[in-house]
Amino acid sequence: MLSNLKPQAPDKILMLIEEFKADTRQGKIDLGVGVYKNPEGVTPVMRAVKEAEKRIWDSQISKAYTGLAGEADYRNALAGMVLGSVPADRLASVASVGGTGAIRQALELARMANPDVTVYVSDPTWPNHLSIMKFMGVPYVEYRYFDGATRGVDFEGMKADIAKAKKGDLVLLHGCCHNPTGANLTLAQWEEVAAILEKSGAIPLIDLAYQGFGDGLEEDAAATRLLAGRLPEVLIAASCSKNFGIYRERTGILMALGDSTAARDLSQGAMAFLNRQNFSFPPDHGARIVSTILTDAGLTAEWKAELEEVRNTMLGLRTQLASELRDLSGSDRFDFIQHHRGMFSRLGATPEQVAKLKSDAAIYMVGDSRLNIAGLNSDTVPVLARAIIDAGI
Ligand code: PLP
Ligand code: TYF
Repeated sequence: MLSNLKPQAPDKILMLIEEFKADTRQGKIDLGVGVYKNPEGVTPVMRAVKEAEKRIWDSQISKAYTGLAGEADYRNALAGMVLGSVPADRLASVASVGGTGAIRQALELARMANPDVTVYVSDPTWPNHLSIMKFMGVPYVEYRYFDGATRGVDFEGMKADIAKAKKGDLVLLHGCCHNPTGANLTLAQWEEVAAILEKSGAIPLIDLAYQGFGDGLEEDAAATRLLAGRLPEVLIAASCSKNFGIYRERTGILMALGDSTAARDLSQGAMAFLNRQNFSFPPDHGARIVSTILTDAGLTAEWKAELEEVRNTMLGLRTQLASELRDLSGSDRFDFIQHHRGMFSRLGATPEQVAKLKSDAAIYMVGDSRLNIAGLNSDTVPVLARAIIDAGI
């Protein structure tokens, strides 16, 4: 049986990690996988996370199973962080295996509710969105998103394309910090998106993987809150991997907002059922870290302060890189780097230029010219800027 398996194409982003490790050149720069690194190149355990783990170690007397949906403390605390307050009459939620698990189960939930669902996804989007849908056999169509000329959003194209989604279809939206482009909508544009979905009855599936990495914890949730406030049904897949720095703990949540308590109860039952089909009880340690932090004012303040340091470090690097490139190119054509938000910017370079950065300067980024801003520090920014110009980008 096993010999019948077909080889699977590896994940291009994860492949870069191995390629980078194998490169023996001094001064190589890793701008590949989307993991935050501090200026010393370390992905730290956040201070509040360490303290929360200590408290859990001290106080936890059992590791017996939790509930199928995960702990209510965790789900309420995280729903509050994402939505501002917990709309108990509308909200169904389950703890998930990372943000990815929440996305996967949102798709399964949608298909259970509407076997004819089509998913609208941005062009480009996080490759795992596409690979999960392909694997599941869920039909999808891409909507225009990135404007190669401005490196901003092609909003007219996006609007025209998402307007084609029908009642009961899903429109997958990055709630903030678009991956891979770094280009985002303004709040006024989100209002227009809400109006389009309101009219058609298509349902947003919001992927929120970088809350706190863009303009701030509240600001980055604004689009999600706007859609949640205006539309009868909203699905949200949120991840704690980046903003709590607990990547390997696999901590996320799937939230479904319905338009009635009956819809809420049906969603809650279906989502707990999906957990049971896929892995039974969701992982607890990361969720417990998050609820320990979010239910303690001191730990929350400590965590928010460190998250702000992380965010401001990335913003500082954006400013520095845009400024170096302004000087070197004698133009403002790289100013989009300053306007993008989150970990990533898409440079808009050709695959050949990306390959040249790797071969000539030992700078690694994803083939679509997505770079992880957090892979830089103030010493390597000028090196990257020089290499970008030398590669003819
Ligand atoms: N969605 C996007 C756009 C991401 O970049 C990530 C990051 O890894 C995720 C979802 C899910 O992350 P995780 O499953 O590690 O929580
Ligand atoms: O886009 C990224 O780099 C992050 C991390 O299969 C990631 O979201 C990349 C690939 C993958 C899982 C996570």
